[in-house]
Amino acid sequence: MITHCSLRAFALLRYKISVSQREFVRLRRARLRRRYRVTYGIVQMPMPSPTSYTISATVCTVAVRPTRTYGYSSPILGPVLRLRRGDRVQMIVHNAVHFPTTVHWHGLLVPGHSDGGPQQGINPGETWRPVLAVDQPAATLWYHPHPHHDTARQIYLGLAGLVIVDDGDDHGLPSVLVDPMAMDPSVAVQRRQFVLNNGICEQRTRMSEHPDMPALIGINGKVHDPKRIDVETRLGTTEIWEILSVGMPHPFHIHGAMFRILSLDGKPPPEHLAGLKDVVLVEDKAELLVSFTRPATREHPFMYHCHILEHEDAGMMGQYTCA
Ligand SMILES: [Cu+2]
Repeated sequence: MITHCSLRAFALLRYKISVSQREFVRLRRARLRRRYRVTYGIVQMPMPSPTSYTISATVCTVAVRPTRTYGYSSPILGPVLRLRRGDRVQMIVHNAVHFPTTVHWHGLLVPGHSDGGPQQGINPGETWRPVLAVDQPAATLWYHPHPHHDTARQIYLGLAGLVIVDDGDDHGLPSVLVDPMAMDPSVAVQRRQFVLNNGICEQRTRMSEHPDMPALIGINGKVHDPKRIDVETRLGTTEIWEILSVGMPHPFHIHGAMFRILSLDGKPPPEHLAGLKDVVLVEDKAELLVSFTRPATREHPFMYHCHILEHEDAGMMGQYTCA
């Protein structure tokens, strides 16, 4: 039975463990040996195991140590940006932190030069002023930093916020929640394959299938290179992108384009994944019907990448133009 709980006791226990690990282990062994109740100042553990537990929801006071956080105009996270379809919104993004950052509008359909990818770094003290022309169906999106090699750290420390796009068509619940339009894969002008590989252990498992695949984190055997354009698409066209995850599932995200899932692991997607998407979790294989409706130049290309932040930081990312 848990007889006493306080953060002070937790802290005391941690202190005891850290200063006297050997003593703690000795006590634990003695407890097991003699099968009697031992109190460490936190948990009184009956032996043998009981058939019931009693726990009490408790109000505690937490004295949190001052902790470094990041945020957009706030100590942590940022304001919700509410945008309406048809709006043109002047964004003023000031970098008041002491390292380069970028701000990517995840899921917002804007041209490459407003997208905030890794190539659009904002140095400390600088201000970036993209104009966002909002033209897409109602959506729940977010914004976050996208600097190569430093995205995970910046987001985990608090740089992220929500974007809500209203399209004037979203008042009240419709009678049918899921009624996606039919897809027509025959309109696709090209089929491309992307193999997401996150390293040595995955390479071992698929070595027999892909003997020539190098041991690195990347897409199609290549680690991200900011100077390399991996794919060139044409504005106004639709393509089928086939995504393969090697070794573990990867959430695949495409900038500047929405897509529909044609198949997941060879089967049609379930209803809740049948609509417009900007990320898909690829367990094994996914086929996507991707529409390219926003331009992106070689100077400001769109990214596609695994959205496990550590994976993209390590180079599981590519870039494409749309002309
Ligand atoms: Cu990944």
